[in-house]
Amino acid sequence: MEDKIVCYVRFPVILIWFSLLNGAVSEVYNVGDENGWNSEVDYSSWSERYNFTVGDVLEFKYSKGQHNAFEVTESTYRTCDTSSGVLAKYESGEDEVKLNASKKYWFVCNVSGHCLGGMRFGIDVKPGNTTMNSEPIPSANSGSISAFHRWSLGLYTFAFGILLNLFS
Ligand SMILES: [Cu+2]
Repeated sequence: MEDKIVCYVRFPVILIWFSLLNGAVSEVYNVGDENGWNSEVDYSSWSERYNFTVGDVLEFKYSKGQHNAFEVTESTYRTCDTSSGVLAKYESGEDEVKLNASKKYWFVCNVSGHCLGGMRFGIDVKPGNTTMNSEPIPSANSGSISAFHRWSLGLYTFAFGILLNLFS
């Protein structure tokens, strides 16, 4: 009887361990949360609410044609002058922007007046410690990354050992 209980406990623990090992699943952030991408939201405070990591996805939801989402350089973000410094344009109304790089991203709406009115924000995307959703690792860096991975694998195995002992 007790053995059975241990078995029931151990299985979820193993599942949790594997999900840790595979890294946290990438997050999808709906820009503006339930308000979406429009003129009534303070996006600088929205963007400060979350920690973004490489592999996460931003989703811009709005009525197509009424807004758009341009990824721009920092100076274009500051001036709202999109005659230069536009890195990418999204205009579908349901735009998914995958954050592939660990860098600062800047977004504005390019409909007249909207950027100056507050439809703009910047986020600082941090490197993830996962491999699941990341791009192939450049060979120059692979040494240090695999060392880090070995270290975290060891840590997880150690924690897993403790958990198993707790439940057996
Ligand atoms: Cu707009």
